[in-house]
Amino acid sequence: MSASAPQPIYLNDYRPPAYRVTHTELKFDLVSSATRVIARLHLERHPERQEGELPLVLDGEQLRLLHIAIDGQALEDDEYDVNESHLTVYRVPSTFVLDTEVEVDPEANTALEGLYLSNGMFCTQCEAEGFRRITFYPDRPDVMATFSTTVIGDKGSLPVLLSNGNPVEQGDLPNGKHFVTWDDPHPKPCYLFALVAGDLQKVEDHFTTMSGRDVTLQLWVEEENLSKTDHAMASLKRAMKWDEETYGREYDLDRFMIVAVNDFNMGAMENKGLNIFNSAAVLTHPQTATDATFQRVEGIVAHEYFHNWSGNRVTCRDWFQLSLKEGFTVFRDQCFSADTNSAPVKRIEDVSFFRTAQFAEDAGPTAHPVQPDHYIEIGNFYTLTIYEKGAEIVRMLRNLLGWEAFRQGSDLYFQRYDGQAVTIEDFVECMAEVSGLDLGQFMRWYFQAGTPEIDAIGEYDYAKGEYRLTLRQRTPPTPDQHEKLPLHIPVRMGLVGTKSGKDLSMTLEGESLGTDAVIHLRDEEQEFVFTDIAEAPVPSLLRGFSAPVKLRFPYGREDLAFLLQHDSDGFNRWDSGQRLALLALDDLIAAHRNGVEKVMDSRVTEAFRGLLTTDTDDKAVLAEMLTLPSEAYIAEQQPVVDVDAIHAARTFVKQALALALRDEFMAVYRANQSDAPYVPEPRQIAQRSLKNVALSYLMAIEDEEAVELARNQFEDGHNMTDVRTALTLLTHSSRGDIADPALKAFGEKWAHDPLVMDQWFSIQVTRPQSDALERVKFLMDHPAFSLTNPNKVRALIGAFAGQNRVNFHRADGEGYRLLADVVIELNKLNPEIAARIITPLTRWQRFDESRQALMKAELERIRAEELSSNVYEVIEKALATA
Ligand code: B3K
Ligand code: ZN
Repeated sequence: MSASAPQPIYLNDYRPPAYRVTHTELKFDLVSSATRVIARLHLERHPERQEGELPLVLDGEQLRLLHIAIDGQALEDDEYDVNESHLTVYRVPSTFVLDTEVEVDPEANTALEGLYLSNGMFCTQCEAEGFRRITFYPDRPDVMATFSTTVIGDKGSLPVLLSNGNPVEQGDLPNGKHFVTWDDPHPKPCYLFALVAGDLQKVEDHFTTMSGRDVTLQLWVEEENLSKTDHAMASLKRAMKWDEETYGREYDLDRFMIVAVNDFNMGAMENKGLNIFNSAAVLTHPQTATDATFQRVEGIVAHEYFHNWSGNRVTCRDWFQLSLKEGFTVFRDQCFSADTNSAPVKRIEDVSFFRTAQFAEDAGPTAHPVQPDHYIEIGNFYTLTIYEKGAEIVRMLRNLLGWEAFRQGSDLYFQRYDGQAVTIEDFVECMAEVSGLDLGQFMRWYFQAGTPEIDAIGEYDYAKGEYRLTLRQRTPPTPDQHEKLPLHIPVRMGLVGTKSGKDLSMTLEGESLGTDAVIHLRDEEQEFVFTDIAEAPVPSLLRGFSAPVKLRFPYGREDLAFLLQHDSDGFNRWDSGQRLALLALDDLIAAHRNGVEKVMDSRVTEAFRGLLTTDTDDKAVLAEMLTLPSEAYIAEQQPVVDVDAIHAARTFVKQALALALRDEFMAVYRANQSDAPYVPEPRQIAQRSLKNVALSYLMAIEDEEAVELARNQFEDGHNMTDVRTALTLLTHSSRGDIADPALKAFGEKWAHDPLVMDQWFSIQVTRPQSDALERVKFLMDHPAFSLTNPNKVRALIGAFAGQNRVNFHRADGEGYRLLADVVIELNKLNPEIAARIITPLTRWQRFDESRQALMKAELERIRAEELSSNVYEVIEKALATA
């Protein structure tokens, strides 16, 4: 346990800062272990904080103060104080200039917050509170200043010196050094500050904005990565165009830069004019990146670009408003990807991820509202709830208002608050104002944690021609909130006639709603009576996942098979297939636990046969329909998770389907093989994913022909999507005779490429065979592995603990022990990553008693260490209910 327990910060305690910065001048003299940062801050008393005399209190951590002066006058020792988190100057004028000079140590910075070194290159990460590790400053987003930054570095080793804005001056200095001065005219909070210096090469392109301005686009990478930049650059241009056409938002500087770095805690960061990216989130090449990576890169490049308006021009007042920028920006990037690729598949992928991972977060000990009301460590709040649930709320707003009014609301928001730091309430108020809607109850979505559950029942009265639908909502209590209020839940639905197979016209209280409509659940329980319903319907509820809730309806398997065939909503067609498979899986899980023979539900087999033999244009959707619910999603449905039974049941279904439909899968595989040169475009991606889903079924029975197909695909595959699928299927099969030499060859071929080696690690540690844990330990000693590189930690430890459920949850607790050992090490090196990687252990409540005890013992073992505030907060929450 920490010496003094970190204390929470409360939303209710918000006050504007006593002093604000109007202009910031920085000078960096870059030296690996001793960088000098000279800062000149132009400060003034905040107009809303005029009460009496107030000291100047600035944030600052791990800084060595060398000099301090106010209005040119050096301060005496008794005029200020410095401790491990703050600098206090007791008396200051109402307007003044503060000069400080500090020394920082980028080389020793393994937390990757503030200024650090990655592969010999200097870079920064300031969100949320990293700037305080660079210089003394009011490190809070409601302090917005213009910045002028001079970067000085060795001309030989650091030929490129970058910061935010536009370069205004550069030149040579004595001792082989040079400098560049950058000006950023847009006032910004310090979390958007960035600096990069290194031996980098650039790829350059141009974009003409809608008002005719020319913007220079630059992608900066290490020389060996120059061939991996095309896709990110093309994605950036598409995103810029899309934001102009869709939201009327134009870029506002003369240049936009992206830099790729190897050591990065997150995917990327939207620093003004100088986005810094994890190399995994920007570099692609057909030989090294899969289709999924190409799509992820496109989405992240767009996301960071979109932040230029939703986040940078209009920013957050405080970190409780984080979802203001993240929820809105995720929604924007989701819509961009949907427009650029397959919209239904994008929705299916997003929802299936959301229902698995966010629902689990909402049901676990770290559950929190989209607008939290307190936190200990803001670094722990970059969560699925803030990002993805926040995006679902914005999506509901878009649907409630309709696109046109939503766009008006967005225009009003950007115009009214340009250059300001605002709140979630300000955003929603704009939406209420333009639409005239009362969004009072709707706001509860932001304040209330937990996943609402809807229990629906329906009854058809043939004599009256009426369909009565009753919806009951309930949100289960979460650790910090025991009482929950009813939410305003938009339920998009249709009634599908069992005779006609068509959507029926719906009339509700005399009002005709058409065949696809939204009904509004606001009370705990509501009854909806649809009249003039001429045939018995099956309801299709929550179409397109119109609200982030769990919806239960007592569907029979025939109903689901019917909807799978007839629902006009593509999303719900897919979801009916998932529900049908889940019902069959439930039986098989029970059979496994009871030691009874497993029998395959023929309705599932027939539904799959139908899918495989019906012609479709949408191969991407078909591939999704043929994909069984993941083990993690199945686990979400179980009261007590039995990882072995889930794995056995799912494997059984795959094998049973492959046995019954072997010829059909083989035909699909062959029909979708192609020698066309790789292009990451939707049609090809769909074809590859369908082919690879078919191969995964064929490999479930591992007959010689299937193994041969996989081997050939591995050997001939001219793109990483095919090669990786084949290698994964072989590695996860019993055919070590083929997999082991393939893994060896692959590892040798790609030893020089860290991003491919990440995949090589993940493939091996996710294999279900019982030696997986030993492989993790073995691979942790591999020269390509490093605990200080977050990508490696995620690829090896994260993939094992998060995706290899049977082995992580080994009954002997060795999986838990391994993860706890890593967390204890990472707690000292990189607290943010440590607090993230621990997640699977925090979900102990979901397992049987013996596993619970083993998991809790590991959490206790971590608790006994001297903890960072990040790990401390997560551990305390995880053990609070123990
Ligand atoms: N805003 C960044 C998150 C950085 C947080 C690091 N602690 C990435 C993004 O959402 O775009
Ligand atoms: Zn973001």
